[in-house]
Amino acid sequence: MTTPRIHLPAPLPLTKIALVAAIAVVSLSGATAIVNRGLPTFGSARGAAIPLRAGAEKVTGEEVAVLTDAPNVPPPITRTHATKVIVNLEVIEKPMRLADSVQYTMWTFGGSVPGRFIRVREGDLVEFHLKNAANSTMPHNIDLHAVTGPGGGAKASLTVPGGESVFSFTAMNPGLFVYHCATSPVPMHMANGMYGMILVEPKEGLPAVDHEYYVMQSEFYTKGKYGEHGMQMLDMDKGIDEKPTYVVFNGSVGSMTGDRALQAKVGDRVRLFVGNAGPNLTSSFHVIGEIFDNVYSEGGSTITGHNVQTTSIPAGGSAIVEFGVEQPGDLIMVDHAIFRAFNKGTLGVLRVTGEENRNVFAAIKGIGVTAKGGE
Ligand SMILES: [Cu+2]
Repeated sequence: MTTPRIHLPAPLPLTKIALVAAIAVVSLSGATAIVNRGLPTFGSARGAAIPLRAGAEKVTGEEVAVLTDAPNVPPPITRTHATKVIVNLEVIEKPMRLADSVQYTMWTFGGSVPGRFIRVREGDLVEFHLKNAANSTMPHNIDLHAVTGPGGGAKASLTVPGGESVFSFTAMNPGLFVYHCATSPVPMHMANGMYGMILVEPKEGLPAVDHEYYVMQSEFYTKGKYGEHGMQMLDMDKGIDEKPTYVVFNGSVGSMTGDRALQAKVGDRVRLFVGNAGPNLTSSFHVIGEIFDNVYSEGGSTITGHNVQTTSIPAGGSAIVEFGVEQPGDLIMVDHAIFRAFNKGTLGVLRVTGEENRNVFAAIKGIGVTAKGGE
């Protein structure tokens, strides 16, 4: 099966000529060059390797962004021009399910953890409206990693309960970006569920796939042990020690298992937008029984690897993974720091239905094999 490929301009390579010239400047001018001209840089020409993007594209028209709760993703953008996109997001504090018979008062962007998924196009002018529900106990704000500007919008978006703030930014860099609350104490706001993702789709768009899903890993630090029933409170000491009680996908244990499993059919191409809110841990994201055909590591706009088994996602970072599904069965998404998967909740299912292909995989003999030859 062929897999989707994306065609984006590759970064300009360092030419040997530029390298030799740069070394010559350093060795001939020595300290004078450093004092008078600033530190020498290794680019083939000024501005060529590092683009300055401001005002790169004309903005026409206006629309309101469609936002979705995990694991859903807004539809691909079909526009071929930049537009003004209005994003309306409200912070809501409310008790939610963290695991069976375990509740936690989550602070949410839009009523869910992770926060609602935002999808815009490279070059769009985003007018961001952040509301804070009247019954909130705290002021909140938002730092979007897609923003070029002070605090990622944090200072401009500080909003008291019952209030609304508005700021705008141009989504200049394509990629998959984390957003989070950055109100003091920041670790507390993040540990309580204040994070989500914004996709800045490249101008050229992403290759068509059959399913796109939103998966975000994060940690919860509770006073009670894992699975202890009832309303749980934040344990700041566990947070400081980086010893989470729960490590979960999409805000709770079992968010994508059983009836809530993600779905695909044999022959489908699947794209996962995977984020890691932390607040502390790096994720070793892996899908048991599948291999990533493409990985956009760290959520950038370029495919950086093929045929990848596990991809590392830092706290406050992301990755886009793509794969074709060739065999029916349950594919298990985990953090391959494996105690987290089996003892702290980092486990989700992508259920693939369809015709078995015994060329792809065949169980032949053994205690795990049924009479019909399946598992
Ligand atoms: Cu907050």
